[in-house]
Amino acid sequence: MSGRLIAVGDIHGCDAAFAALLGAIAPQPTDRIILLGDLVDRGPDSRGVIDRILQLRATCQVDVILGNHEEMMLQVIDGRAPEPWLNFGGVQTLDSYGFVGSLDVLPASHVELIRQAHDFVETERHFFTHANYDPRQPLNKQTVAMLRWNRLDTHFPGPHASGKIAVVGHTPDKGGEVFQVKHLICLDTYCYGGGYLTAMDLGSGQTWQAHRDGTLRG
Ligand SMILES: [Mn+2]
Repeated sequence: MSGRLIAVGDIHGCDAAFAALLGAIAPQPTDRIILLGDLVDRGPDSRGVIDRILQLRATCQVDVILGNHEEMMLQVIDGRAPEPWLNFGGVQTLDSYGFVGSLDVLPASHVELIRQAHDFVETERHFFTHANYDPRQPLNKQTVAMLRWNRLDTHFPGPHASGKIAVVGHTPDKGGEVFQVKHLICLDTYCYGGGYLTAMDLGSGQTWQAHRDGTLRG
């Protein structure tokens, strides 16, 4: 029997919520967990989130998609001026690492995990990007703007030419609800801002949600 295919929305440093979700999911070695990006920034413990992902990799297959926040973080690591990242929640990320002036405080394993993150992931029936997609273009021809920046509320896409169901994050539902239509699922349910962190089993449709304080949604 093959394992579950589970996607997780924007974590944004909400490690208590992430830990609670994983506790409820109880990942098995045959499971595949796809993290939709924006692991870091805004919330209180980006470092804890990355540590937890590294640990999770010992249990099951984990695929990380690069979010716009990781994109900004990498650009700063690679020498770009720290704005706008700091203004988009990078300050909280650096605080979680005990930053006092040098990016050397970031563990190599953490930078490596972010560098190896994917632009997209594709499975038999679904594809996964951080933010959005151009319905007419194949996945390997999507722009960075589409993959990581364009919001669903300003660029709502039709069904993708592949016929596969899109699974994305990035555009938060401030009421904490999953957005789902036939061709598209959005799992950003605004955890850092007071909503929930959401995971969905794409085979069964089962969802799990946790508040940023680490309590599961009843
Ligand atoms: Mn985002």
